[in-house]
Amino acid sequence: MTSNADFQAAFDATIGADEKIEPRDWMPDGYRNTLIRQIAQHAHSEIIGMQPEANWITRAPTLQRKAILIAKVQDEAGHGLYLYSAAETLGVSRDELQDLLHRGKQKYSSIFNYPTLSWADIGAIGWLVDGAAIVNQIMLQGTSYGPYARAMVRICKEESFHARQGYSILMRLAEGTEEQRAMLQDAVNRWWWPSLMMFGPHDSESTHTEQSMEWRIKRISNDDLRQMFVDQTVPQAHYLGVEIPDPDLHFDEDSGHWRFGDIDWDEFWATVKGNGRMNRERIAHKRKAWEDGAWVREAAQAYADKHAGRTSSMSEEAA
Ligand code: BYC
Repeated sequence: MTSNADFQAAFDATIGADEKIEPRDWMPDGYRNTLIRQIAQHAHSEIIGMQPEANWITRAPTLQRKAILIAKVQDEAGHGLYLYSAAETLGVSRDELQDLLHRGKQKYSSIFNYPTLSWADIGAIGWLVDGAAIVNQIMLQGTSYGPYARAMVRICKEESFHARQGYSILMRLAEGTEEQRAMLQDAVNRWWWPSLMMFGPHDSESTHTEQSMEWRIKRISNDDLRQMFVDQTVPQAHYLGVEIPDPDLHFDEDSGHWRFGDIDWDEFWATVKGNGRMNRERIAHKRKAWEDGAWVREAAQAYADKHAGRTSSMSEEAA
C-alpha cells in the first residue's frame, strides 16, 4: 500500500525535477491552499481590474481607442475566467470564490483601489500596471502547478498587447500639447508608486515567499521582480520624456541597476486591508454586478439542465 510518505516523496521528486504537478496528483494541503489563495486573488484582480478601465470606455477620445479599450477590458474578463477554471481544478467552486471575495475574505491586487481620473490614466495602467503584471506573470509561466502555468502563457501574450496599447496612448500624449504632456505626467505621478507596490511587501516582510519558492509556485522573489520592473521601465520613461516621481532614483554603476526610494508601506497595507481610496466602491460594484447577473446564471443553468435531460431521454429512446 502507498503511504503518505511515498506520496510526499513523489511530490518532492516532481518539484525537484522541475516538472509540473497536475490536478490528479497528490499534493500537500499547504501547497493546495497556497495555490487556491494566490490563483483566486489573481482571478479577482483581473475581474476587479475591469472597473477602473471600463470607467473610460464611454469617454475614449476616438472610435479606434474605444474599440481597443473594449477589447482590452474583455480580455481581462477572459483572464479571470481562465484563472477561476485553474482554481476549480484544486477542488473549490467558482461560487465559493465569489462569495469569499464579496465578504472580504479573499484579496485582489492593491492597484485597483486607485481611481482613473483622466484618459492618461488608461495609458499609465497599460504601461505600468500591465507592465508590472507581465514581469510577475512571465515568472509564473514557470510555476509548478500545470493549469496555472498554462493559463499564464496565454495571459502573457494578451498582456503584451495591453502594455503596448498603454504606451501608444502615452506616446500620443507625449507628442501633444503642453496640457496633454501635463496630463501624462500627472498620471505617471499617481500610478508609479502603486505599481511598485503590486509586487507585494519586501522579501523580509513577506509571509509566503520562502515556502512558495520551495514549492516553485513563485520562482523569483517580490523584491527581485520589483527591481526587474524598475530596470525595464526607467528607460521607457526617458523615451517618453516623463519624470519618475522619485528623487532617490539613480543608476548604480556597480550593480547595473536603477535604485529607487522607499515605498510608502503604510499606504500599501491600508489599501490591502480595505481602506484604500476605492476599496468600498469596487466591492460594492462587484457585488451588484453579481446580484444583477443572477437571472443570467439561472437561465444558463436551466438551459443546461434541460439540455442534459433531453440528451439523456434521447439516448434512452435510441436504446
Ligand atoms: N495587493 O507573502 P506575500 C492585471 C498580500 S491583474 C494585495 O508576499 P504572496 C490587470 C498577500 O496576498 C494581475 N495584497 O504574498 C487586470 C499576503 O496576504 P494573505 C494581478 C497583496 O502571495 C486588469 C500578504 O500581502 N497579478 O494585471 O507570496 C486590468 C503578504 O504578501 C499584494 C497577480 O495577482 C498586493 N499587491 O506574493 C489591468 C499575480 N501583495 O494572502 C491589469 C499573482 C501582497 O496572506 N500573485 N499581498 O492574506 C502573486 O504573484 C503573489 O500573490 C504576489 C504576493 C506577488 C502578489
